[in-house]
Amino acid sequence: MSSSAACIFCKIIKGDIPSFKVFESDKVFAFLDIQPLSRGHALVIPKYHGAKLTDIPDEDLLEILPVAKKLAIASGATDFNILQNNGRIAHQVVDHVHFHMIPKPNEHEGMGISWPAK
Ligand code: IU
Repeated sequence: MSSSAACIFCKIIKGDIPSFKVFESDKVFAFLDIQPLSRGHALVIPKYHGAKLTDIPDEDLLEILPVAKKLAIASGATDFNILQNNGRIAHQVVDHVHFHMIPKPNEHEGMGISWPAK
């Protein structure tokens, strides 16, 4: 398992920095974003350290989208964004691959969030 001592998300995975964890498996970790764009905004990350999508083995990436889907369902929002930035020009700030799951609740919809996702 590749890990970087300097990487803040690797420290979150190890528990050296606290986070609100919403999912964990052998290859994937997910936690709530500290500056959420909406309630339930979560980040889904591979435990394998790599800065960009192109640095992560396919078998690790394969497990990520189903987790993002699970979290979207758990958020209770029928509308949501899945977003993934690579490089500064593309607005990537943290150099450990992460997929944003951003619920987009509408005014008529309750947000029955139940973490952690099953
Ligand atoms: P970006 O795709 O690299 O632009 O997004 C990085 C996200 O990581 C951003 O939404 C931050 O709020 C979030 N984040 C976090 O949740 N916890 C942290 O310790 C740090 C950044 I640093």
